[in-house]
Amino acid sequence: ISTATSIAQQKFNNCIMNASGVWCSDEKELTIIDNSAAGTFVTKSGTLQPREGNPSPRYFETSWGSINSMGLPNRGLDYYLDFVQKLQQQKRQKHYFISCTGFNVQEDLLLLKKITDADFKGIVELNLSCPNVPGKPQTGYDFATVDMILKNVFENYAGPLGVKLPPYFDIVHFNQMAQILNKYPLAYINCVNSIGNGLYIDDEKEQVVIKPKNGFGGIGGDYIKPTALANVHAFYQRLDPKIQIIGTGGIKNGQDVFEHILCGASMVQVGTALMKEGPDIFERLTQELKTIMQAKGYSKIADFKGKLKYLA
Ligand code: RRO
Repeated sequence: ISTATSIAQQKFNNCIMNASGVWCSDEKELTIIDNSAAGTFVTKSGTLQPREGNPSPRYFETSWGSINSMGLPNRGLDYYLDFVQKLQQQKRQKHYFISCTGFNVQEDLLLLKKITDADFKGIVELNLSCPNVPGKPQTGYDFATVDMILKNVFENYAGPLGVKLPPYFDIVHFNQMAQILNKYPLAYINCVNSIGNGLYIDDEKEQVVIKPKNGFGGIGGDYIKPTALANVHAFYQRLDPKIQIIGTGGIKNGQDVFEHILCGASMVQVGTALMKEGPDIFERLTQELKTIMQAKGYSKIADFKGKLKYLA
């Protein structure tokens, strides 16, 4: 039984990996994911300049998931680019994802120029959905801006590139966003980032649990799986089949991985559950997925990818 997959014609021996932001902030964390059962890693979203991010506490685990307002702490794109290029020299067969995000389209183009100049052969994930930088809206909810950014991106960047999207909640929005995405040679879209600006409360203290933005933050984990599956499947139904889908949101066991793939995901990413359990989770998820596949008589991802059934 194989859980191998490919994105942008690059092969991965496992379809399970980390979600950007979790276990990927520096060389130490990335090396551990690289040596785990994960198929590959994606880096924390790199910006032009390194950032400290928001004040702590800025991540809180609840019984059903997580809330975060990290505020894009990262070492800067150059750091991730240098490290991944160094790793790539050692592991010529393996491919990696670098996430990045600018604060406007000019910055996005500068980031992509650095990536081009480094002759990066892996896959770029442009994050259009960070919910936690005070004063900066989630780009993915501004449809005209997404269109403009993608136009500029593909006029200036030739390598494989995907986008990380926020969750959408309306059929009309799925239609409108799919129409925009289908205009461009995207390698993939990643559904979904955290559900932005939730509020979790400690009832005993009558108080919020994270400091930035008076407690508002992105929600991950169990809360968001139905929304994530809906986004994966809505775009699977609407996108040109050349645009692949990475499924992220609420994955903590093999069944969750199976459901994302059934909805159309070619690869899946783990955030909240990786934060809780650590990188050993990749071995567990892989074994649990293989057990489900075996019971159902499936030997590869393609046997069930996107094959969700509807009621007659
Ligand atoms: O760093 C963050 O606060 C963050 C980012 Br960039 C993102 O894309 N998603 C998220 O939940 N947190």
